Amino acid sequence: IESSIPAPLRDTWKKFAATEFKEKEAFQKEVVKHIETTLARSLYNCDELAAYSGVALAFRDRLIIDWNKTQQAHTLLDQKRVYYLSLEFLMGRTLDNAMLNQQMKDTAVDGISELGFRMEDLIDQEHDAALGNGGLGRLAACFLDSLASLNFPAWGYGLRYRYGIFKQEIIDGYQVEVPDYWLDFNPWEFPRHDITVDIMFYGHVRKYTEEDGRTSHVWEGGEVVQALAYDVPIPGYGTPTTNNLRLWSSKPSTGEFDFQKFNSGDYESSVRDQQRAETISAVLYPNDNIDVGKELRLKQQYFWVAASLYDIVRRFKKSGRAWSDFPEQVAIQLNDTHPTLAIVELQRILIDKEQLDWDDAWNIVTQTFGYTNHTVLPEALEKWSVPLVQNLLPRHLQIIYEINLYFLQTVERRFPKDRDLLRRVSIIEESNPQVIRMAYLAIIGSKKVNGVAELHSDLIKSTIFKDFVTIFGPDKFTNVTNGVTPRRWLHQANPKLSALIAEKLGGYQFLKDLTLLNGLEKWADDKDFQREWMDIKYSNKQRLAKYIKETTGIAVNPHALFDIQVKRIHEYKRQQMNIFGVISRYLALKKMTKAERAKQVQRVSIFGGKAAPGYWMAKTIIRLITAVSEVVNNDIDVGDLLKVVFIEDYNVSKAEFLCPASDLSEHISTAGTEASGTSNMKFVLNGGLIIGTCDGANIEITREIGEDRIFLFGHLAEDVEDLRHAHRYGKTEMDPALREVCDEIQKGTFGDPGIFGGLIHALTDGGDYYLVSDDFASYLATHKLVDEAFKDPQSWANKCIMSVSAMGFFTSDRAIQEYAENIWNLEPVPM
Ligand code: GL4
Repeated sequence: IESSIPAPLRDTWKKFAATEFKEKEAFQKEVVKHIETTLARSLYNCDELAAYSGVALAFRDRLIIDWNKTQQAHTLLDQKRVYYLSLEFLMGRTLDNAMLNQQMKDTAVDGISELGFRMEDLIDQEHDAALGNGGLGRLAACFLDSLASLNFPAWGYGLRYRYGIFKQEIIDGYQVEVPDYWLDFNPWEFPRHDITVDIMFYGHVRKYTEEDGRTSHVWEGGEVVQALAYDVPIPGYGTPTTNNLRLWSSKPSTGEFDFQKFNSGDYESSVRDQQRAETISAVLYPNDNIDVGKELRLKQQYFWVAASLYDIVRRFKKSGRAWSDFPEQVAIQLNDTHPTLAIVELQRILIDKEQLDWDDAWNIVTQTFGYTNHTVLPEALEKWSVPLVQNLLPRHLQIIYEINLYFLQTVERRFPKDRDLLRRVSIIEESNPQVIRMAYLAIIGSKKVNGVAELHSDLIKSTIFKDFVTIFGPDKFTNVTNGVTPRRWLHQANPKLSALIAEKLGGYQFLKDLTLLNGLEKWADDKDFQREWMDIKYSNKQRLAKYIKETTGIAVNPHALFDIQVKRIHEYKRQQMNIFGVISRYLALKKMTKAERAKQVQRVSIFGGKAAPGYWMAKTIIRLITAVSEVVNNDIDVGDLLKVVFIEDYNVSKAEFLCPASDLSEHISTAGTEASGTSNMKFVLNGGLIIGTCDGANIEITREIGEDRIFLFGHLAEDVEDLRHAHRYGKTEMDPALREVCDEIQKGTFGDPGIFGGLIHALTDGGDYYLVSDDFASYLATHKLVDEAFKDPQSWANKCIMSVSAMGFFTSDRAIQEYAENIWNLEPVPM
């Protein structure tokens, strides 16, 4: 590698190269040094935040050392790299993960206690990095962990939002959104003031003829904004490999334009320009599975994609290779359609800047990209209005038209008389205004397209992308079932269970090869082991009960069955069905005699999740949950038999203590709507059972753990169309138990029924699109089976242990290995 330091002087550098602390005293020395110098505090004014910061800075130094070495090694080796482009990286907290991945946590816990602090308290000081909405963003974070843990040369590219997902407060039973300003102290990022890219918007395209007679295009005269890189080190578990996550932040370009304004005394306007530029990376759009089509969002997408591609191309060009080598050196994965403009941008760079022929360029492009689809919901599929794109990115629109033209020409040659096919697969939808179907562009510009669980990958082939299977053949479409990292979601979230498993399996190797969990099978009937296992579950439930008491004032009995549904609030995920079920249970309890009640299983129904700020029905669902909890929790007839809790501000760090505390968790989407789900995997991995529909990854979880260890209910995806049709033509009657629930709501038992009118309407005149009524009887009956099963603790414990032993498949390591082999053609770097 090049260096500005003359060779003879490098020895001095090497002699003083930074080293990593390896034992307790060295760690303590680093912490105290950082507190006393970097933070300018002392023994006399070190609070928990300062102590957290000291520990974080000490670990950060270790990460940087490994990170520098990894990046140097990867540059020197010059192997193929993968770039994971995602608008969301829902990282959560970093310190605990950094300590565990570096296998230094025990040392640090011990060391910090001698300095007067408890590590749990310090870990709790950290703000979640919440640059994502839900499953899609958290998947990206798990993938980064696996890529580093498996020694793959990989970079993530995203946006450095100043405001991540909003903080949710519940006020008078309603969701209120509060901005999440998370950057006041973030030791885990490094601004790279020397790495900036100018990004243009608007302007016009000028066509001219080159000396050799070819036509060229220049895009010019637009507004320029600067992208500034912030790097975040991503440590692997038990390996020095530390990859990079590069997040772009927007700021005004330091062109002459601003200076002129400033110098001519137009100070206000130059400040306004600055704010306009900074707006681009200011805020994460808080929608999961909903597309709203705002211009600022399109600006975010292009800004991020253009900066990332500039960076990737610059790195490739340094290697001095021929352009035809590009796909051998670079794989780019599009996390959903959000980065689809990258396809157009790379084509633009190759033809307009690098002067390649269209066909040569397009060959390179289509060998480079892979596209992951994460949803079939129509309201989530991105479509950008043509006039909007014309105005913001005029050259890109021309290229999109050209891509479409060549594509439609080849389709026409192969299917000569099928005009309707051409209309159906055109990238441009002939609506008013015309719109660009981003998923189609992503398919046409990619080598492989994948769904995120088997059912979902089959569904996209038979429904939304059917025509493209006909055109490109089935091999372009593949499946990679999602996974979660066992480092965060077992070892970090549930250290006691992880330790118990390690004791039985003879070490922690299962964290690197999760299939080793099958070694637990032989202990599943062991009474002592079951007791130890369930004791850990109990202590995790106690911790949650304490948290619930402290934050909501509600006292819950940790011996009760903890039934948890935590995820974004969405009608398709059917939290409304869950709360209707709770009401039904409540009504049943009210009708019982004392003697009958005494035989019932105690339940705590726990909900959590954010509603998109503009999603009124989702907010109404939250309002109903809080209203029901108000009534039920204060009803002395019911007592501990039923409690209802809404946990405020569900996020990654809350998921870390909720997942280990469930007996039962709910994954009850209308069949065919939840592409995969990933919390289902986290809950089972932590020794909880699940109730769920035949949807997403639930199906594969069932296959792995066995049908008698999961509570499945409801209609199948293949039934959905007919059922909806029947509702539309008024051929259905509401389920009687659901009718009773609706009547009770309308009677005013849970407050002003007017508030909940929308929810009732959706079930009746609204056509019950999510089939709550159709699945309700089977849902209630299955909950009865859960109660029965819970009455037999030994058989329950056996089910939990056997399930965990069969969860090896659901590690994100397996998912990443599949991507590397089948999509990226990527080799790990030997360490
Ligand atoms: C999602 C799906 O809704 C979810 O089922 C899946 O697990 C996740 C990751 O693949 O992607 N798609 C969108 S959009 N948001 C999600 O969470």
